[in-house]
Amino acid sequence: MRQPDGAVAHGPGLTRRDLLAGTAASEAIAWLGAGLAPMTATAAPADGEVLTGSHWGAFYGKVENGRFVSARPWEGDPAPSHQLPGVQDVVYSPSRIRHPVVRRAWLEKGPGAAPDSRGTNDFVRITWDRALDLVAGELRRVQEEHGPWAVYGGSLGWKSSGKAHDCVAWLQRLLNLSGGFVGRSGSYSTGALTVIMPHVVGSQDYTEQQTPYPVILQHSDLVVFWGCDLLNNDQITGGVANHSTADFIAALKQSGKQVIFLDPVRNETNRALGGEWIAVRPQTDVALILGIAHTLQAEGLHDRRFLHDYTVGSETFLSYLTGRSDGVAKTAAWAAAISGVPEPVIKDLARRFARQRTFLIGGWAIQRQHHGEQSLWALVTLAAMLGQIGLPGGGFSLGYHLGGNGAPMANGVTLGGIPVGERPAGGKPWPASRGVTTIPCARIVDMLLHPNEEFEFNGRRGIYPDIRLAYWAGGNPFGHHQDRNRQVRAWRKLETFIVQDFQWTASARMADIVLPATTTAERNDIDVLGGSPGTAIIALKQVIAPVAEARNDVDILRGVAARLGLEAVFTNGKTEIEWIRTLYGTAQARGKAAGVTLPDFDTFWRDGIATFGVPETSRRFVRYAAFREDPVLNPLGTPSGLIEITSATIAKMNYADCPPHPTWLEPYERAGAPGTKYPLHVNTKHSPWRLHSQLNGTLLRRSYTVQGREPILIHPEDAAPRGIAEGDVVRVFNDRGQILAGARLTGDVSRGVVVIAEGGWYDPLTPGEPGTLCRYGDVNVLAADIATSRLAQATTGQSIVAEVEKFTGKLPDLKVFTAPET
Ligand SMILES: Nc1nc2c(c(=O)[nH]1)N[C@H]1C(S)=C(S)[C@@H](COP(=O)(O)OP(=O)(O)OC[C@H]3O[C@@H](n4cnc5c(=O)[nH]c(N)nc54)[C@H](O)[C@@H]3O)O[C@H]1N2
Ligand SMILES: Nc1nc2c(c(=O)[nH]1)N[C@H]1C(S)=C(S)[C@@H](COP(=O)(O)OP(=O)(O)OC[C@H]3O[C@@H](n4cnc5c(=O)[nH]c(N)nc54)[C@H](O)[C@@H]3O)O[C@H]1N2
Ligand SMILES: [Mo]
Repeated sequence: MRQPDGAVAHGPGLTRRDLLAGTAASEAIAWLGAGLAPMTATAAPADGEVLTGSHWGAFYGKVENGRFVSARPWEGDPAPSHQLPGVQDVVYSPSRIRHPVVRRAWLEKGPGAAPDSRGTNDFVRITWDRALDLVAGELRRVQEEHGPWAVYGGSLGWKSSGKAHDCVAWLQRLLNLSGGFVGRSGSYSTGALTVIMPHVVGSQDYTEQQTPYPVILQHSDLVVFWGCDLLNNDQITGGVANHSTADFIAALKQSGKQVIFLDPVRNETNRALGGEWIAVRPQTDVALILGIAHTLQAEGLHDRRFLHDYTVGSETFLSYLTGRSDGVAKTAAWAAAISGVPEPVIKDLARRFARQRTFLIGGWAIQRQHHGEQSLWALVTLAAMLGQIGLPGGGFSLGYHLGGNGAPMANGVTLGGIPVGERPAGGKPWPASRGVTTIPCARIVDMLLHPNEEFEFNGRRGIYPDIRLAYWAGGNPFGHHQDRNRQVRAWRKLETFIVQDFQWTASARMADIVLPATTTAERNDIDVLGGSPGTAIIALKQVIAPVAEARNDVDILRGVAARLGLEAVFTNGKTEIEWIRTLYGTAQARGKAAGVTLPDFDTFWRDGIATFGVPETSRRFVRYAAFREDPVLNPLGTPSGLIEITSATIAKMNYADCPPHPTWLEPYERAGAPGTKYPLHVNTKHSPWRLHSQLNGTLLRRSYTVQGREPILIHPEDAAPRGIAEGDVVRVFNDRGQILAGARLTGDVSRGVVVIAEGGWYDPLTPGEPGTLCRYGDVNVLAADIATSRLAQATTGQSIVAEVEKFTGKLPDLKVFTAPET
């Protein structure tokens, strides 16, 4: 690792901006050395505008007197996100983490001390040197006393754009090199999808090019958004968003095509696009699909030929559908009673779907529910019965709303990532009795509560490891995980919880050691614009020097590595700009192989962006056309090579909660179902004002909160009998917990359904105490921590019932949007 030389070495005549603009700068920028001042902190930021990027899109960061004062959308963005101002505001937010701190009891009495004082905000400020000593010492202690199976490094989350400062990868690299860790598989996004789809169509499907917008616009007669809020959810992309769907939605509106939304909520896309809204009761899509399928079958509208040639197991499924196998015919009337969609409407849907070219666009909320595997499997089965899979404008897609895989794929190439390294060759062996090396991510609390116990996943059996230390960077587990009170209790099992973030999230407040990280604005980076491979590679240039004592994640971890004698192997001897160059180099090499020439690095870095063309062939692409053309030559990746409507593989697993073909199974709770205690369904759709919990700590809150609380959308006819008026603060509760929220009355939600977006910051009235009231409105206080099934073990954050009442007590002040005192 080179020594940081800082601006001083270049003399006062050169500004940092000058340095960054030229190649000389490339060599000059170095990582922050342990205990040394970083170059970025000592350089005087120049005033002006810098092109950089974020999950919300590319923008120019404007600098005045060394402060990042505003974000102006990049001129190439067709639909800049209204969330962009938050990207600037978050940098100076009152909830910014400014210094390293340690929980007092941990510092004074050691790891594991007074675990119920976690979350009480009793922190002591310490120096960086001390903080890095503590982290390194604790990592060494746990590795030596217990072993790598006691370290949880499955840290997961949306972090920030930028491949060089990928904090999750850097953390994994350090944890690997220092002995190893327990990781995670899957995601909260698509936990059920990624496990069920390979059984059904032989791949995850959504990650690849979908039948693109131009083909839909040309060939589809009817476009169905099935629990999909394209316009809202395309505000954000894993890399830097290019908002590719905006033009599609506009063109679809113009085209006058039939559009149907099947959703308990009239969502953002529905409101912008118009079209029909058919309100389906939450968690009943499988029943609705079966009712449509039954009508197709009863009226002879299903494509027998397609089922015969391209699928396996349709007979078994049809015998379930007609009730031959279980005595219950899944008729439209049967489906109407469950889904609330009237019988004639269900029959009409079947006929309309069959009569014309129909494209079914599924979102992911329908798989973030109990038995979420079934809804996607049923949707694919419905598309197969319609027989339009592989035809232009027909079939299904599950990849339209995030990652932009409905946009025609550019002639681009992907960027490499930071290598996560490996456990040392001579390290501790990992006996099977110590547990698995990865857990399905949403089972983290189960793992903490049930060490050394068995669990099942996708036909396999594993043992939960016995975790002592968890280290998080780039995610907010006390935002994204379900059943907050159970989680608070489970966390007491940890001896040490380390969090790196730039915001005082609930997770940071629950930590023993809190390390302040930089934002993208405070460092140089590189990423892809749009989905993958995306339409361009973009340079994310540093806008300002790090705020307060914040350090880049890689520099923090490098400091730990140095104390463990791993610095050289950790950094690979590369500086920031050298890593950026290396990542760009991987794209150049991949481009070369694919016949795409990228500009040399210095030209790219000077211009800030390297754009790819979109070839005509990807505008005309039809997903599954090759399979349809010749299923023998172009088989799917399933055991049969065909679409598996019944799966022999899943049958062998013998899971009652995931039968071998799409099946209606009652979820553990559902508003309106017999035996369910609470009357209202809580829909936790993703917020139009945030990316999960990100930007909750910013000025954006002013535009959506009600008396400072997270909004709850409620139907006027559900509000009136409860005496709730627009703007009232309400208490939302069930057996798992209670939160405050602010009432917004609207007919855009169905009766019996309320919406509280996921990602509101957890603000407990009595921190550390399970069951306490959340003052702000974190909906995951109410959610259950139950897996979709033993197949995918995925989150069910959309399966919630609760009751709402007007809050009449004294309104508690919010605590979570300012930093705790230290
Ligand atoms: N009930 C319910 N729960 C849900 C969902 C739902 O629909 N319903 N959705 C789920 C889904 S799909 C997802 S993907 C998850 C999302 O869960 P997360 O990805 O954990 O949510 P974020 O709020 O994006 O958390 C990212 C955190 O990383 C921090 N961060 C950003 N950049 C950096 C960086 O460079 N360095 C460091 N050290 N930190 C950084 C941010 O400040 C923020 O605290 O939530 C899930 N939870
Ligand atoms: N603005 C914004 N955009 C985002 C994110 C964000 O936090 N904010 N997060 C990003 C991430 S990580 C992900 S994974 C994706 C999430 O993408 P999705 O999981 O698809 O998004 P959600 O917003 O949870 O829900 C989409 C739609 O499903 C509907 N829905 C909910 N329950 C049901 C049901 O039972 N049946 C039917 N038919 N519909 C239902 C909701 O009302 C909503 O209109 O979005 C991404 N985009
Ligand atoms: Mo997600």
